[in-house]
Amino acid sequence: MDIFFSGSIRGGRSDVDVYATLIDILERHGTVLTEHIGTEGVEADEAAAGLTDTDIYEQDLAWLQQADVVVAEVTTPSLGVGYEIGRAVARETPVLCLYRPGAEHELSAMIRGNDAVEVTEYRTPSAVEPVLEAFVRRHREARDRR
Ligand code: 6K6
Repeated sequence: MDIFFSGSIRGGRSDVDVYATLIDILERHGTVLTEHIGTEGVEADEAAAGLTDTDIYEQDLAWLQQADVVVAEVTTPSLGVGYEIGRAVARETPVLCLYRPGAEHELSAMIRGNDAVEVTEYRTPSAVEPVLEAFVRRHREARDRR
């Protein structure tokens, strides 16, 4: 299973350690196309590699098209994460959003009120591992039946 992990970059990097742990967990259940979301200094690395915003946008959309599922950490609000969720919903790619309650920002109604995305509230990455495993397994089985 190809997994597109979505997490805030320019929206704020305070949850980067959480993203890294979630990506480690997801890699036990599939291939994470966007491992860099959990890397400290991703912007500096990619700027050093000469990637423009257009390069990043086009690469991310190609990975979104390749992905079997999307897992988005939505506790830190991010325009890019919201955009990716909207694109995934439009192409009927299953989306699981992870949100830690009690955060500075309430989750957007455009996510919580959207029947096309699953929202799971959690406190720690290890506590959410069974949900991640079940989400990937369920969609792997659905894909294999098609
Ligand atoms: C390189 C040069 C300047 O900045 C960079 C690194 N930026 C990004 N690299 C990879 N993916 C990105 C980058 N910026 C945004 N994204 C995509 O949007 C990712 O797939 C994230 O899930 C999402 C984050 O959006 P923002 O609005 O928080 O940046």
